[in-house]
Amino acid sequence: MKNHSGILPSDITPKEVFEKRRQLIKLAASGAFGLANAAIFSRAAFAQNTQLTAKPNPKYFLTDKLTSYKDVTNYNNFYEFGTDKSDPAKYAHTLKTKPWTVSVEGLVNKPKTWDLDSLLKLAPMEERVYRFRCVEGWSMVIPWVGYSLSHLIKASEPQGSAKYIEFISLADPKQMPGVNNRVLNWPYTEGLRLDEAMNDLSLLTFGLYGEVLPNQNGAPIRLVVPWKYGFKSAKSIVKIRFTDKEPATSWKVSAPYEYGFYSNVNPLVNHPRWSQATERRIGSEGGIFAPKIKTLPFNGYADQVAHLYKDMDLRKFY
Ligand SMILES: Nc1nc2c(c(=O)[nH]1)N[C@H]1C(S)=C(S)[C@@H](COP(=O)(O)O)O[C@H]1N2
Ligand SMILES: [Mo]
Repeated sequence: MKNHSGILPSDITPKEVFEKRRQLIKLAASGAFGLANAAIFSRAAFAQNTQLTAKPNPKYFLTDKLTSYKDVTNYNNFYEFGTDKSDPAKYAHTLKTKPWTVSVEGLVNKPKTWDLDSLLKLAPMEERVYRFRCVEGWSMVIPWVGYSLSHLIKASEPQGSAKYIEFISLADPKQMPGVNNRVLNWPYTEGLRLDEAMNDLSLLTFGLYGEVLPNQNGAPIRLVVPWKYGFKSAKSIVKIRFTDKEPATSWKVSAPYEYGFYSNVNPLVNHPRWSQATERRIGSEGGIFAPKIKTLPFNGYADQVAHLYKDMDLRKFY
């Protein structure tokens, strides 16, 4: 399908779309921007999802090349829709993201069932470019949209006894065919220590590439914890529970010798079946033959988070 400019959408890479949109926002802000341009670059011509307005946070800008929108949205782990990387993009259209609520419960003074709209308005949306590394040894660089999880934690007023937070994903076999497969114990459950969850890097995430999250990336609300392996970043969250005990997380329950509660990216602690010293950037030139790059401690975020673990043996608490 051609748009007003006669350019095939498929001729334009997601990165170009993203940069065009950025230019547009600047133009719009300067007022030097007519209707003709608006039609050419309108979101109807390019975007697949509704836009989400967010202010880039310069603190979380990276010079690394962004992973393309296509790779970010077609190479996924979301076992509720199957275990192949291509399954979520193929099957997640059955996920119904409206209406959506997230119930906050447990050791808080302000338990509440939030509807998505009130969560969207809780704090200003930011765009943050984060490195994202899967425990399988691949990584991406993704412009996420969301705000620090600390905003929701503060609004919930945790009690003094709250030490951990548990994140629970939707597990509805009617919408999620993969839930019939007992690869993991459903619902997908993840967790963080309260101080980890309060760290500014922990992002309550609603979008990527300036759009609302595609279903395959965990719509309409997920977590992104960039210094931990990707599986800590739970998708399509329906429940957030404050507890005094370490939550039983799905991956740890399934394979306790392979996956621990902490799961900090650590090139010095190998997975029992493979090394964690290097990683492959998805989509980088060379494809699967691309040179591997060195994995950084805490995925490159040591300055912000290493202090959280200063008295801990990270070989023991993997
Ligand atoms: N509910 C749920 N959340 C999940 C998963 C999952 O299977 N189910 N997979 C995890 C894993 S292993 C990774 S690497 C990331 C992948 O996120 P992405 O597909 O947006 O890159 O989501 C994480 N969150
Ligand atoms: Mo992962």
